[in-house]
Amino acid sequence: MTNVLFDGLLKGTDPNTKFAQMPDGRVYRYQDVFDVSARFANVLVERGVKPGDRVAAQVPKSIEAIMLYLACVRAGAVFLPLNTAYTTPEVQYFLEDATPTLFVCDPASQDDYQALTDKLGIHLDTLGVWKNEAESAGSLSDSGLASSTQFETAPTKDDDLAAILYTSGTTGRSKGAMLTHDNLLSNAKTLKSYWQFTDQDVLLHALPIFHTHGLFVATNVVLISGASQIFLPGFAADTIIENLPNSTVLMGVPTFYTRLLDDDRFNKDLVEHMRLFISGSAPLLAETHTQFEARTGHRILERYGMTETNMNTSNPYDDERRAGTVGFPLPGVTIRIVDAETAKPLPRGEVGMIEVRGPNVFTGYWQMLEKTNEEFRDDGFFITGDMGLCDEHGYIQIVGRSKDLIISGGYNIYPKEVELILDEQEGVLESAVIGVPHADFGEGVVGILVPQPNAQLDVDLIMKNLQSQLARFKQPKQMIVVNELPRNTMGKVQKNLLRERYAEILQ
Ligand code: MCA
Ligand code: AMP
Repeated sequence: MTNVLFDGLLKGTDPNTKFAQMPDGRVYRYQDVFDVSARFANVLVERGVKPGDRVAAQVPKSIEAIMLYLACVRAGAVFLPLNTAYTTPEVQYFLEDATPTLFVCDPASQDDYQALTDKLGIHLDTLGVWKNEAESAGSLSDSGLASSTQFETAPTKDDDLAAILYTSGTTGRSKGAMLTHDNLLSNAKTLKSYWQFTDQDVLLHALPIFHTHGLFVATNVVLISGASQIFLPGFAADTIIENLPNSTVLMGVPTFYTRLLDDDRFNKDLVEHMRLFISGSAPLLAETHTQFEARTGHRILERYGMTETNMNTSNPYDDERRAGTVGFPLPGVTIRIVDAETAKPLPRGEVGMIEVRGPNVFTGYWQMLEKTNEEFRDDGFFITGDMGLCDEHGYIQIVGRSKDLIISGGYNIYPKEVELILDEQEGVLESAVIGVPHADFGEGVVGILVPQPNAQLDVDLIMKNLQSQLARFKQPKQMIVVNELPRNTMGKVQKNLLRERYAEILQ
């Protein structure tokens, strides 16, 4: 028996091929991928991790973090990556909910987590950025160095879990999307062929690796293609510009592209060697698409996905890439646009709920059966919460969301989570959190506060209090104090009116 995901991604790969080029000149080959993932898998087993156990990780971006993901896959464990911006209280929720056997954190955060993991009975290891053999990159790395490069990879079935990725929810409580070996493998295969990846490709990797985009779309597609990547710690226009001449593909959120367009050095000559620019995670403005083509001669390929579904649609590789659309359903994926209430399919051109079914779609939310049932139709379609239409040429357009969600620079923020914390602040009667246009991040978070009668709100203190409770990207960029919130006759806060009223506030 094979390990569906590991063997599916790596079987037959030439171990001598380059896997990653680091900014400091270090090179990882596919042989290192086999060796280091085996070493880490041995450590997982030593720590008592068994097939089906969760391994949570909040670690800085590094190739070793990718090896930890592959080690989990090889050990039959379930990888649970966490945003490095999450604060200790945010992480506590995930550890309590997912009950991992092992939590791996940044060596710099060990003191913040030791008492918590001791209390929860979770083993704690650390993993930092590996520099050289003389400097420790954390306890997992040290133990890995002392372990064998041989590991008997655990056999798995298509529907065994490979990962749980948490996505915030409209109730303020995050939900763990359970992704199987086949969910991830089938999507990697489809994307490789749809985007025509080969072992000649060099991906410029500047995304974080705790989300679907940087982890599964970018890394799995590189692995299954036997391609290589230039592996950057994050997005910085300077390093992107420096490395573009040696790359063939860039994957990014729209902010990557607007920031590059703001830089005069970004021009046709620089991207001569590039084959493809891909955008996703948030809407790409048609204006950015047009400017990009005028500047570089390339048309950005926009695609659409979700944590729960991996990638659903993509603009075509060879045919026309249409600005303002997310293209066609990927092979094997069925998309339908329905009336949100009745689930009746709508005619072409009409706006409705986007629903999706296919091998890419997750199996449900971790220990939330009711929530899972609410978000699936009886015939297996997943209700995305995105509103869209299918145009006369079959291209899908996303026109809005039925879920109360803000997407800022490609990160999702559910207003309810922020509102619950704002409502607890001294002197606050109630609050509303909205997303308004932001030139750099697409949308930016604004908090609107209503004080209790006769209370004087200390907005600076409230902002300070948020710092220890909420990741920085979720914190409002601006806070406004008002006497009351606009409500409809049902008593529901009219966020559309607030978004109109404050549309210019972050410009
Ligand atoms: C950083 N800040 C942000 C964001 N990023 N605030 C709001 N939204 C953000 N996205 C904060 C910083 O903490 C800082 O706060 C201030 O804003 C300015 O930060 P800056 O240095 O300019 O930001 P950066 O470090 O350059 O990061 C911007 C970024 C990054 C490169 C766009 O956010 C990023 O890599 N985003 C990609 C997210 C992603 O991969 N999403 C995929 C999700 P201060 O200065 O006050 O401390 S997966 C997904 O959505 C689905 C499946 C899909 O379809 O792909
Ligand atoms: P996440 O929960 O982080 O996986 O984010 C998924 C959401 O991002 C989707 O439900 C969409 O609302 C949004 N999204 C992803 N790609 C695109 C895109 N190309 N255009 C518009 N929205 C997108």
